[in-house]
Amino acid sequence: ENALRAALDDPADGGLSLAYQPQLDASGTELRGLEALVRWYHPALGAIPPSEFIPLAEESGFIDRLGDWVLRTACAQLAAWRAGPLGARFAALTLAVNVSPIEFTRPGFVERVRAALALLGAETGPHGLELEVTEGLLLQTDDELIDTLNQLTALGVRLTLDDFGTGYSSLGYLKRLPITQLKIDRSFVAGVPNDPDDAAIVRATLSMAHDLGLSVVAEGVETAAQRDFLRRHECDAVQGWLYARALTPDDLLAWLREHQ
Ligand code: G
Ligand code: G
Ligand code: MN
Ligand code: NA
Repeated sequence: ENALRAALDDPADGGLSLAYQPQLDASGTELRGLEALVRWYHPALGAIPPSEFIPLAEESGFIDRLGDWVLRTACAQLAAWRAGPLGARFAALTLAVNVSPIEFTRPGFVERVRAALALLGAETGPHGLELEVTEGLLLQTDDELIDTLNQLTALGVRLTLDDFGTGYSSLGYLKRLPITQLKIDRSFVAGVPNDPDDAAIVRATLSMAHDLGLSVVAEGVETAAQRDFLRRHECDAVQGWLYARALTPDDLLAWLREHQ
């Protein structure tokens, strides 16, 4: 906790960085967007996975500082890419940033998003910013949260429900909240096409989402058989090691030069 607090005082020196994982269109050929994923390599403790330090930051009350750093860094990076030599390739890309449910309820969250959008040179759409939220958010649904989500939507920010199907909430929120996209959890993607239960869940998710006017991203795509199944069932976008891992900014540029 102390090490993380110290890292936030000087993120680059403290070993915090962001990796960017490509998201491709349904055909798996066109780059459509990037998901920013935080990394922490502590000088003495080594690599610490986000599954360890995100909960720590949530419990210790500085998740909004960490989240704000992630959001600003990702937006500044995309702005730099858009202004750089391959700028045209980045112009229409979406940028997905994970946000902890706790951040949404902190005072000033919408203002912090607005400030991050200013780094992208656009305070309303189409800037491409998407926020990925988990079903944990929906356990605290009240008028204030809905108001926050509507304010974000008014800024042109799109909301994706991450890890879909792994949480505890009811489907009613899909009707009540301004969510525009679902992300099928990789635990379901892992089983297709052979596990009949996983295949049924993925097909049903795609069908329901499309009937509700939502788009769908599948994560954790590792095999051609998974890719073919998702394509056959009209999944809108794919992400996974079959295409690319989460990459450092330099490696992402190299990947783009090689693949696109
Ligand atoms: O690929 P990876 O091991 O980075 O991701 C592990 C988990 O950590 C995922 O569930 C992902 O959503 C979460 N995560 C990664 N980066 C961030 C971040 O910047 N903020 C939050 N809140 N969660 C993140
Ligand atoms: O929960 P969230 O979806 O935000 O987290 C993304 C996580 O999934 C990151 O930890 C990322 O490194 C990991 N990931 C991305 N692609 C793949 C994949 O194809 N297979 C597996 N097993 N993990 C992946
Ligand atoms: Mn995510
Ligand atoms: Na996920």
